[in-house]
Order: sequence, then structure tokens, then C-alpha cells
Amino acid sequence: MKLTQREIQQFKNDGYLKIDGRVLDDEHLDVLREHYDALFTQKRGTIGEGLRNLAVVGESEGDEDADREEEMLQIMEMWRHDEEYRKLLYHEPLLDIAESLIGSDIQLFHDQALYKPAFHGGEVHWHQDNAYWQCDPPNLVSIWIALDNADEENGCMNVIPGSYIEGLAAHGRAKSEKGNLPALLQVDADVDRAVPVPVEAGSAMVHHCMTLHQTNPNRSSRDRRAMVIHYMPSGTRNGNGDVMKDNLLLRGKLS
Ligand SMILES: O=C(O)CCC(=O)C(=O)O
Repeated sequence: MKLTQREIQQFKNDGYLKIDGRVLDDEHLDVLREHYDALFTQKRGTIGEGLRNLAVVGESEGDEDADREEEMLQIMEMWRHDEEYRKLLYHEPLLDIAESLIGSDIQLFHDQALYKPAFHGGEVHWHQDNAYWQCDPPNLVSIWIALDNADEENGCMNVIPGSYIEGLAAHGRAKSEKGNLPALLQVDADVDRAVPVPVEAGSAMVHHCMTLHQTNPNRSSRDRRAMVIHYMPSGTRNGNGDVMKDNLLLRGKLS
């Protein structure tokens, strides 16, 4: 599923690309949904077992008085919890997309499941991924895979085309009308330039780690389950300046 020259050029212009066609067939999608739900069910109500609610409003995520009405649920490193998600890292169509954009020596930065439950799914504020990561060089790409149809009603991705070329913006702690969101960063974005990227279940979009993006709350009656894999060219340095040589090599060789 290598990208065409036209698609690669589109990604270079816009800093994101909606993938044409499916990356998961129905059978694969069903298995991933089943394992996703099982993990979220198993981890619900636990603390410190990999499940976070990024939509917590309060002084800190652990704050006893924090408002947890909205949920933007996250499980990091799904591949460590579940064999189907470990296998997904090596799924050829996904690696082909990544290779088209970052070359043939590909390591995992990390992966994450991002679940916006129906009716009370929380927002993810405008940000650039590399504001969190501080990776160098900032050439990572993320493949965002829809496990449910994701559209403007249930919180699909919104992006600012071309923003990845404009450098890293100064981010602050995210805030809502209710108060601070300790888990999230936020930056002012020119929302007039924003474009929604609806993605059907089993399909994907890919974005650059410097692309400004955001997702709205989910007030619809449909869940929005998504899985994101963040790929880096081998040799990428973390925020401490260290080459991340221990991260999984997914294709090619370490450099
Ligand atoms: O899935 C979401 O709601 C947010 C996704 C996101 O910020 C990302 O993939 O970097």
C-alpha cells in the first residue's frame, strides 16, 4: 500500500493525508475492536494501570475533587498489553504508508488507543505532537486508524493544512470553561484554516508531528474508538537528546 507520488506530494504540502481505501479488512477490524473493548473494560476504574482520562478537569489528574464527567480515555503502548496490537505494529499496509513518508528504517515511537465514549467524550485541544515529545529531528508521522466511523459529530480529527512547516508554537496547559486540563497542552490556532478529516472504520489518516490538530467532544450516540501508531525514522533523538535505539525496530535497520 505504498503511497503514490501525488499522495506523497499532498502530504508534503498539507502535513496530513487521508488514506485512500481501507488499512484493515472487516475481520481484522472486528478482532481489534473486541480486544480494544476488552482492555478498556478490564482497566476501567483502575489507577496506574495504563488507563488515563485526558479530559480530567482539576489541579492534577489524580486530584480527588477533579471533574471526571467528560472522558477522553487513553491506553498507551497497547502493543505491550495485547498480542493483536503487537502484530498491528508490523501490519504491512501501515508500514508501507510510513515508509513512503519517512524512509525504510522505521522504529516505533509509541502507540496509543484513544477512546471518546458516546455522549460524554472529551475534547483534545489544538496542539502539535512534538510539543509533547520534543523529538529531534521532528520528522515523525502518526497513522490514526478509525475503529468506528469518525466524523464531525463524534470527534474526528481536525487539522490545519500546512501548519507543520510553520515551526513549533508555544503551548500552554489546556483549559476548558470548567478549569484546567492537567493532561493536555493547548495552543492558539487559526481555526478559520481548520479542515475536518472524517475517516470510516477500517480506514486511516496520517499526520506529521508538527501538524496542528484537534478533536471535538463526542456528544453523539456513537462511540469513537481510534488507534494511533507513531512512527519515527531510526536515529531520532528524544527530548533528552538521546538516540532512541531501544525502541522497537519495525522495518529496515537501526541507524
Ligand atoms: O484521537 C484523538 O482524539 C486525538 C488524536 C491525536 O491528538 C493524535 O493522534 O495525535
